[in-house]
Amino acid sequence: MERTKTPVIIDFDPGLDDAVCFMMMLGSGKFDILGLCPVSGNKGLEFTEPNALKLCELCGCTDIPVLRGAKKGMFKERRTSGDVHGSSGFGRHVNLPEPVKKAEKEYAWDFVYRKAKEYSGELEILAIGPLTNLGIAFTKYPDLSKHLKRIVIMGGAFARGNWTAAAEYNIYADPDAARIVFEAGVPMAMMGLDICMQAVINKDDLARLDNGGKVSKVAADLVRDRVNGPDTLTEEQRRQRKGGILCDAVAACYMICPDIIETEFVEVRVETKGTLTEGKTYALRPFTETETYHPNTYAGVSIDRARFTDLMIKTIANLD
Ligand SMILES: [Ca+2]
Repeated sequence: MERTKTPVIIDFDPGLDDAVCFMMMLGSGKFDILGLCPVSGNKGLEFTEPNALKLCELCGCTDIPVLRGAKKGMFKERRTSGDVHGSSGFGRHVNLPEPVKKAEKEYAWDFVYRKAKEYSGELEILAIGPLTNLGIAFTKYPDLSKHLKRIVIMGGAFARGNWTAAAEYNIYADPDAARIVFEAGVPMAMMGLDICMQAVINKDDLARLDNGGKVSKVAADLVRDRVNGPDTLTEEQRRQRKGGILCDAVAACYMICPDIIETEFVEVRVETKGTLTEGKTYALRPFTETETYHPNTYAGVSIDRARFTDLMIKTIANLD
């Protein structure tokens, strides 16, 4: 029997934009979300795991298992990002109740391998945090790559980084894991900062979310500070502000409606050792290197902003 929904596992570090990404994926109705794999990222696992459970309860999908993820990078100490996503990971306007649902005992990497085999080559992974869980999975199960259909990530930057001048946070947090994932031989898609910086959510988009039902209103509260900017802005700065970005939501957009996004097919390599460039992602194009060029990644280049925000608002509204 032909499947009508794409089987997918979401690996993430919720995280306010992770939460919006998850809502879009669920609300799209296009996916059979087999499990959620939290990982230590912007906040530590002690936040990202309960946040994943809270999201399931908010969205009425407590049947989706939440697995046990990695507490730190594969070979490095953990690199969280402080309070970039607020003290809880969901910003300062969202306070979801403590979850009743519990995480599974099974580890994320064992679950990914088990499901990849069960779905015999059809499983896709959407990874929007540091790639530690997947790096461990490929290391523990060397044949995993032949059982996966595709990995779509939010991470990396060909131009400027956001954690260092060179590196985007998700890759910088665990560059060794990122390198393992990009070299695993699975078809990849990468929504990096180069495209995510174009996907601005503005005040009109925020107003549309505010006018929605229960889940849309939570989404509005998640994105509010990104759109309005910090309290330190002057009235004039606030008036002129175009809005804010929501990186992980771009990866959901690519999964749900890829024609909103233009990509280029390149080979991506990850710098794991540079003194200034650790965690940098490099795009190799034909003739940029003397060695053989092996394109493996559809990297986001440009996005139709209006269609993207419309998709975000409509898919989330389906959960209200
Ligand atoms: Ca994330």
